[in-house]
Amino acid sequence: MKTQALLLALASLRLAAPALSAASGHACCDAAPAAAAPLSDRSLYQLDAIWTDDTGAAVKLAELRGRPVVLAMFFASCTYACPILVHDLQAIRDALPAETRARTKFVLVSFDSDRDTAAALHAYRGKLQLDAGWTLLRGADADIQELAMLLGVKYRRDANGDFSHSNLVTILNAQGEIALQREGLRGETGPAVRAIALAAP
Ligand SMILES: [Cu+2]
Repeated sequence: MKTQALLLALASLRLAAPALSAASGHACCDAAPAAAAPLSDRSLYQLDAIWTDDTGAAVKLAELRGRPVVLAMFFASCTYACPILVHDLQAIRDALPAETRARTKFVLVSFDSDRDTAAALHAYRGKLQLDAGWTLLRGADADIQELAMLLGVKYRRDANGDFSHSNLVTILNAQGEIALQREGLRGETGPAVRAIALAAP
């Protein structure tokens, strides 16, 4: 599989570098019981890209380690698919048992490096009433491309600066490996809820 081959290559290139700083002190990592264990070559947490969240803070995906993650790529000014996609993630979230919901991170990564500034993402958070269980990220075009390629998300910027894109929901397990992917809008929540339950450490 292409994705896995790429990740294998990434992993071997980066063997010399620690995948995760044990002394990062980031709140989400402190509770991870296996934070020091090596990541597999299928883990997206091997990626070194630095993203920016909607508060302007720098974030590496590896900081999400230790909990289930539900991730989708989007752009804030999308008027059709992305609002439905976010609603789909909300439906998954609503279907989780309270304890699992509290442990699961919902992550939206923007395609739109021009318009989705931290402030624009913050406004989007407010507009869609996304609470602290959601992380909204923006990044450099090369990092967006790399993540999209590894997830299998296809996207293209049009002349107006908007994007056509696949609608893909990805569930990552606690180690950042893809546990389940769901393509398309308005899918059932059952398989995602089960995958998240299995992904919970
Ligand atoms: Cu969209």
